[in-house]
Amino acid sequence: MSESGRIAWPAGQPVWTFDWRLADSPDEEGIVVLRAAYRGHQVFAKVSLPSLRVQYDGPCGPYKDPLNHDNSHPTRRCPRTRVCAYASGSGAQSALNLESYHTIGAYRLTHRWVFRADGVVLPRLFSAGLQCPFDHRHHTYWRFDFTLDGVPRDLGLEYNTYAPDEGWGAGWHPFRTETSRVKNPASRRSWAVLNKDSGRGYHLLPGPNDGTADAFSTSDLWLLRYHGSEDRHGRQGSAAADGLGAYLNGEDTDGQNLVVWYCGHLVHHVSDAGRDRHAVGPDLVPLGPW
Ligand SMILES: [Cu+2]
Repeated sequence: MSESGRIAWPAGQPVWTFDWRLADSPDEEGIVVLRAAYRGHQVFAKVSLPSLRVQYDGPCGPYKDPLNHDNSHPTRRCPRTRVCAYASGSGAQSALNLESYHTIGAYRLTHRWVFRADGVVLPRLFSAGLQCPFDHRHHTYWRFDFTLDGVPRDLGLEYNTYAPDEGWGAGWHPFRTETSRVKNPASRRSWAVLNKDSGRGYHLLPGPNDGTADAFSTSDLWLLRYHGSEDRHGRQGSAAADGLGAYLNGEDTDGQNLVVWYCGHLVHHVSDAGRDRHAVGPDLVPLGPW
């Protein structure tokens, strides 16, 4: 089964328009948002959550948990649908929220997309429940297929406090070829994707609970050139491996159609007994003349 729909928010004078769906295998990749435009300019061709891998410090797993229609449930807020769309906040902080609630074994998971009136996009995964009595980490892989202004003219950049100005502002370094990166909070490392012609882009800032890569989940961010065959929907990787390294082959990323993968590493301690329900996810903030 699946659910799908279209959002134009707020009604009357929409700032955000997009299509969405929540499907089952092989398209189990959480709530997918397609053809998202902010103030009439395309931001994403598609955003999704194709992989959620859990690793335990004990004799359980690893697991790859699918977020699909089958394991989603209606909630008090939306008793008749699996995907719940609702507005929140006011002024620039007002937002359209799109969320789904899932149970997988003992886990209770909420996947939420927040689209704010000021252009900020907040992907979030909340997880609670304890499947196995050991500390563990939920590695949450979001895929952001940017197509800024609807044309393949993207450039990916990284910010570090120590980096010189190479023509994109102090601290910003452009990536001319595919790469994978790890976080570095000491230099306030963050990333951006820009359309080289319009200057419109998005700044991706790691969230405070997003942790860092480890031996099991080897990177925090991948910057890749788009290939349709590399969108494997819910089949991306396995419990044991994310499979993203296979897409890194030094391709040109300067003025291309780019895809960013970002991994948030949600840590659960057994001492919390499954009650801890904090969230992971980056902040996506508009850059340039939107
Ligand atoms: Cu957990």
